[in-house]
Amino acid sequence: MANENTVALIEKKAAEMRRHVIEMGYVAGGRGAHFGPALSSIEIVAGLFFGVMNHDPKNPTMADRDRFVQSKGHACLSYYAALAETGYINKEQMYTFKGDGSFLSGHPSRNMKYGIEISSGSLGNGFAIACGMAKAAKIKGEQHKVYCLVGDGECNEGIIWEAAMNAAKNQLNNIVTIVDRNGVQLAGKTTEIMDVNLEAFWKAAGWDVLVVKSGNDASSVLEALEAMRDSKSGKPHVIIAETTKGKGISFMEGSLSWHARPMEKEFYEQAVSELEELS
Ligand SMILES: Cc1ncc(C[n+]2csc(CCOP(=O)(O)OP(=O)(O)O)c2C)c(N)n1
Repeated sequence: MANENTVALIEKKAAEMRRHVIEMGYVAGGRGAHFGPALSSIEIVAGLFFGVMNHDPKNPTMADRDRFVQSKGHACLSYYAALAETGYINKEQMYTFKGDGSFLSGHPSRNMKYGIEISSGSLGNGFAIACGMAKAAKIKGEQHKVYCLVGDGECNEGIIWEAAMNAAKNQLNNIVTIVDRNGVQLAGKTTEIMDVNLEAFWKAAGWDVLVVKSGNDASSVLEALEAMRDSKSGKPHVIIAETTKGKGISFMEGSLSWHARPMEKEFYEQAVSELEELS
């Protein structure tokens, strides 16, 4: 069972992070933002930053820190919201999202001063880099873990499977990948675009697979993350988390049109009032 206090903390931080996602996405104005992909991944990212990762916002380059790679880089708002809630960045910086000259661009751009480990956004690349980071840690005898967030649509990319097979061959038991299975990608439902059995694919690639049926439930997510972090199977680990795209905002849930778009004032006001009702 996951620790109650940690679950409560993750829930509290997840609520704050949803609010940050809406605020940042709104300030991006006509440039738009990926709301749905960020909101589905909130409990996963909060579970990592507030539940399982060894990290220190005051020392972003700490040698033995666990690494986080957001391979589904378009969902950067959940990452930036975590950086703001942990203190890697401040609220003023948060509100520069997508602004001219801001380091908080529409996809993560490596910036170790603020806890951004790698640049990502070209789907699949982040995952391959994460596998490389795990392999480097093995070679150097370092004990930290690498946590990598990928999308279910992203699992259509060939590079995912090349890297996954290589990670299994190299027995990279120091990587935990989380697939945010929200079922909707850029141009349709994941099952319509490429209907694959993800559990079977990851297993065939040689990974330890755990499916979480409620990937937006802090307790279930934390329990899974802890189990994979502590697993002694000797294999690389993947958690397939069933989530809801746009989770938390009624008109965004399961919606294709809220994958990415600008947010007009009336939608902003409705989103804020829905989040306030929940708090
Ligand atoms: C190599 C590559 N091809 C296409 C895109 C455009 N693209 C951005 S998001 C997206 C859909 C991703 O879907 P999924 O992995 O399911 O993530 P979700 O948005 O549902 O969180 C695509 C195709 C990209 N970023 N990189």
